Amino acid sequence: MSEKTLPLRLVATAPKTMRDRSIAGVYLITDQQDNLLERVARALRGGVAVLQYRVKDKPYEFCLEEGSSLKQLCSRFGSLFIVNDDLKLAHDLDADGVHLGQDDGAPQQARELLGPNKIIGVSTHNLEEALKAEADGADYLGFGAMYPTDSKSITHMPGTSGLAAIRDRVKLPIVAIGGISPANACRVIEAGADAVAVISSVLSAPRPEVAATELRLLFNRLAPYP
Ligand code: 3NM
Repeated sequence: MSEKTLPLRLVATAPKTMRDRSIAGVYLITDQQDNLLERVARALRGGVAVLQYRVKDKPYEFCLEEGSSLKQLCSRFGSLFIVNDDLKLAHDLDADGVHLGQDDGAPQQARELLGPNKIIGVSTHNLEEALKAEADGADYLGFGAMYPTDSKSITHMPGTSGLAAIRDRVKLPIVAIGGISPANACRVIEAGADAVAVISSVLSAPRPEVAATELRLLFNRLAPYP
């Protein structure tokens, strides 16, 4: 059979690199409470597209060991594994990518160290930062905060109206963050988020797999008709 006569779905090619995979759905960020691996494994079972390893004030050896266990979990569940802030840790763990805050250096520098196939995300809080990150070669934008949160002290809260205002001005996937839970994610997705980044509403839930499933299903239900 010639390629011309094959049904379309058979000729569609799989992503060649992790970078070709789109960032969409549930984006889980780690906390520093007890039993992290078990809680993350339960969340991944519920359906997490991306896991971000976010760790503060721990020895490098600890981060390498914990990060490596989390990366293994991700490959078991088919989730992407991204390291927050730390380029060297992302490199040493051979993570799928790195997430940079506004003060963590330029995406170009990360690209140079990690190579062309890794995913680079940048935290943004307004249109100017979003356009700059896009121009600088980021693969996706973090955008927040949507709502108040106890997980981080926040200085900007553009909210869902801020998200809706930038949605059509940038082409990159937008990962909304800050105070998002299954109870309010609907509004965030309707405002244009491609993914929702969460810590507490999943990892502090009595059943992380249920909370992750609820968020994932919201994306299925709210996805626009083709
Ligand atoms: N960054 P939770 S808000 C890590 O607005 C982080 O940039 C934010 O945790 C930002 O889902 C935040 O528990 C914490 O609210 C998100």
